[in-house]
Amino acid sequence: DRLPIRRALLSVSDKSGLIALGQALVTHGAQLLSTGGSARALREAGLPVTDVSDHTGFPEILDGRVKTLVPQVHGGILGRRDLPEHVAQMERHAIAPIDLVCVNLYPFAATVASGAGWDDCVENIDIGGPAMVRAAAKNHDHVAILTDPGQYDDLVAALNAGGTTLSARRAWAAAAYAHTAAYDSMIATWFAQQAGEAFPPALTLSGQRRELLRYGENPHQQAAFYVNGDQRPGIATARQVQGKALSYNNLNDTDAAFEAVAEFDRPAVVIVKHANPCGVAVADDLEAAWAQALRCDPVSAFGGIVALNRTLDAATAERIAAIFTEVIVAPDADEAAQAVLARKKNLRLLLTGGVPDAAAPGLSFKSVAGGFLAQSRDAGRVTEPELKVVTKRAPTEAEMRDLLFAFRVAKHVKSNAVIYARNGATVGIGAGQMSRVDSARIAARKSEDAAQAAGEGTALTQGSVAASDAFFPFADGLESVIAAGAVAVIQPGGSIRDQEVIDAADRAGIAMVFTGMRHFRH
Ligand code: 93A
Repeated sequence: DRLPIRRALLSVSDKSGLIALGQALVTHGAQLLSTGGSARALREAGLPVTDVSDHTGFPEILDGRVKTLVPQVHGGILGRRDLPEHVAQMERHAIAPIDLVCVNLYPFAATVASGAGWDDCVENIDIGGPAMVRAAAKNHDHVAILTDPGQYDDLVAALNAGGTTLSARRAWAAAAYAHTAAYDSMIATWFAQQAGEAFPPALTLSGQRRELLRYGENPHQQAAFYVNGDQRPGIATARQVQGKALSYNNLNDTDAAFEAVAEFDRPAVVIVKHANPCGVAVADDLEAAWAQALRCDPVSAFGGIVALNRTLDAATAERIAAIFTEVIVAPDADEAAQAVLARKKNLRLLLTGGVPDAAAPGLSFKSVAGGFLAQSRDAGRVTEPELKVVTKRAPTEAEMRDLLFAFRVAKHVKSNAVIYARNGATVGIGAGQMSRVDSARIAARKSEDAAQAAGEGTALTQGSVAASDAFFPFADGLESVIAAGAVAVIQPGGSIRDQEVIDAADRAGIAMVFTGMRHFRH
C-alpha cells in the first residue's frame, strides 16, 4: 500500500537537494509548507510554497525560536488518519494533515567547530526541528520523515511509483531517531566539556553509518563503519582512490598504521599486520624509510598495511608495489605515484588529506559486557628533557634519538611491547605477550630471522636500543634485552624492584633512561 503525499513541510538548515525535492513534490501535486530560509530558497527557484506562518495563522516569534511549535503543525503531523476521533478533532480545529516532513537540524556541531561563543552555540540548539522529526517518525504509519539529503532520491522514486511504502517509512523513522539521538548526545557532550568534564554523565555512542561492511573480524560477524563528524585527518576523512572495498580488519589496521605514522616529524613509514606494527622507520625520504621498515620483518610485511606521513612519490610507490600490500594510506600521493599504483588493481590507496596531530585530545572506547569503557586517547609523548638517566652510563646522542623513536613506536604496539631499534628503524618488535620476557625474546628471534633472510651474519639487535612500554617488574626482562645485544634501554620505571633492574643494567655497562610515562595498549 503506497501513501501519496498531499502536503509536505520542508524546514532544512542544509539546503542541498531541497529544490529538486520540492520540484518533484509539486510535480506530484503536493502542497509545500516551509519556514523562513527554506521557503525563500524554494520560492526563488520558482516553486509555489506556503509559509508555515500563513498556513497556521501564527507568526514566527521569539527570533524564530517558535516557528513550527504550534498545534496546526504538530497536530497535522501526529494525527492518526485511521482513527475517526482524530480525524474529527483535526477538522474541528482546522488542522490539515501533513504527509511528509523533511527536516535537518540547526548546525550545532559546525557552530561549535567554528569556534563560536557560548550564546551562538546555545542559539544553534534546534528545538522545533527535533520535535517535528520525532513526531513524524512516531506517526510513520501515515507520515514520511526525511532527515538527510541522501534520502531524497528514494522519496522521489517512491513518488514516481505512486507513494511511500510502510517499510520505507519505518526505515526513515529509524534514521530519524538516530539523527535526533546523535544530535542530543553532541549537545550533552558539549555542555559537559564546557563545564570542564571530559566525560558527560551519559554518553550515547553516536555516529552516522557510513557503510555496511561485508562482515566483521570474522565472516560470521556483522559489521558497519560509523563516522562521528570529527574532521581529524585519518580513516574517516580518507578518500579511497582505488582498490576493493575495505574490510573491517582493513579499517582497523589502517587506522592503527596511520595513527602510528602520525607520531613522527621526519618522513616515516609504518607497516602494520593485525593492528601491530611489524616495521617502522624514519629517514630523510620515504623511499629510504620504506626500505628500513621492510627490513625489520619482511615475512610479516607480506599482505600488510602501509602508512606514510608525506605525499607518496613514484619511486616509493614502485618499491611498495613490488610486494603484496593490502592498503596504502598517506596524506596524499602525486600523480606519478598514483599511476604506478593504478597497475595494481586490488591494492587500496587511501588519501587522508593531512596528518593528524598525534598530541590532539580525543576519546577511545572499548565495549565490555553491559556497557563500554571510555578514556582519553593516549596523546602522551615524552621528550628528552623529561627522561631520567638511571645508569652509570648515559646514552649517546645517537642512542638518545633511537630511544625516543623506539618508545614512540612502543606506544602503538600491543602490550607487552618490547621494541629494538637502530638508526631510526625498528629491528625487532615483540607484541601482545602475557610476559614481558617473551616479548623481548620474540622480538630478538624475529630480528635473527630477518638477518638470516638478508644473508647477514648477526642480528641487528646487536648494538641496538630497546624500548619497553611498561616497567620491567624483575631484572629477567632486562637481562633478556641485554642478551639480545641492546646497549641502551628506555622504559617507564616505577617498579618496586627498579634498583635490581638498574643494577643489572650497570653490571652489563648499558645505558638506561626512565620516562615516567607508560604506554599500555590492549
Ligand atoms: O528555532 S527552533 O528551535 N524552533 C522552531 O520552531 C523551528 N522550526 C524549524 N528551530 C526550528 N526549525 C529549524 O529551522 C529546522 O530544524 C531547520 O533546521 C531550520 C530551518 O530554518 P529556515 O527554513 O529558516 O532556514
